[in-house]
Amino acid sequence: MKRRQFIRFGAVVGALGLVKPGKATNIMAQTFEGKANGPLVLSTWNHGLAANEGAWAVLQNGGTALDAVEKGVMVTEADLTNRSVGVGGRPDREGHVTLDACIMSGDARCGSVAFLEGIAHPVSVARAIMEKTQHVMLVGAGAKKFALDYGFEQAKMPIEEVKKDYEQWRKENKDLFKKPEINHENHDTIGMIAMDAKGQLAGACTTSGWAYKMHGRVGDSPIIGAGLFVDEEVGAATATGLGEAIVRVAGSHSVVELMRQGLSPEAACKEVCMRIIRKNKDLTGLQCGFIAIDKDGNYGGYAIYAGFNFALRTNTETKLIDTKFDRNW
Ligand code: SD4
Repeated sequence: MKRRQFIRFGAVVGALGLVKPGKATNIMAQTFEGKANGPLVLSTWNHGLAANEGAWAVLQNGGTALDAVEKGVMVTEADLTNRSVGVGGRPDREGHVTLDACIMSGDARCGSVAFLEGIAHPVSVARAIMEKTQHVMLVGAGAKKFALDYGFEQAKMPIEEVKKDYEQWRKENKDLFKKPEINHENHDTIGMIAMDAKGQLAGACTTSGWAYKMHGRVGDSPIIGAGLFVDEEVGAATATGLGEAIVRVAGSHSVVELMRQGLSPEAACKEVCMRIIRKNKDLTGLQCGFIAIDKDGNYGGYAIYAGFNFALRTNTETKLIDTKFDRNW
């Protein structure tokens, strides 16, 4: 996220009295492992603060983690100032905003949608796929038809401001086949994981993906096991960053499996980041970040590069936490 955008977001959040802008996000990493007693919600990046409030409205009334994560990330999907999620997202190289999302509960039920156009809340489509079909994943035109059949809200994308940016980008980038530039300021997917009062776990992840990606490209976010994984026997994890690198190590599933072997959430997230580092010779701009909770309420996160943060909400706390990282930009 650009500093400018962050400040704007910070002002909004600050005005809502949720957090002191700038305070939790200096570049000095903190050791952040914590434990919550009772329900908790964790989500990626500072837009997670507002999303967590959406989730918390469900959890504090005794709602389920599954309802909470859906309602939570819907806040971000509806935020027109967010350029990486939902209606305000940036398009691919051909001007199409294509959305990816998934949702999963601790009992291994999951739903996912990818390469979806023109629907305001892809996470809810993912949930309907989980609950109303025998499938896990629908993509593209089939997913759109499903969403329309079920009456999901449509939305026009890209929005005007984003369209202007795209037209400018097209002027400056005539060769649509050139290797897309990795833009570390454009990795603002929301991944959310939560535990409810009964100890049930769930997660959701939603994104418009890598800005100006190739038409048809799908990242990690809707891939169960890559962008999100939840197992009530162990815990939950979600990812943000360069999707291709996350898919290659089955990122979120790996985090959960490492927790199963006894690693703490932060240590598990770190090990998967180190695995990505070991497997990629060129780490230029290759940011990936993970957050995780275990079934006892311990939580943590880790990123390859400095600058990743996550939002935490518990009965007693609302805060933005900078994760530890392996390297500076
Ligand atoms: C993707 N992982 O499509 C997503 C992008 C992202 O924050 O995380 N943005 O590769």
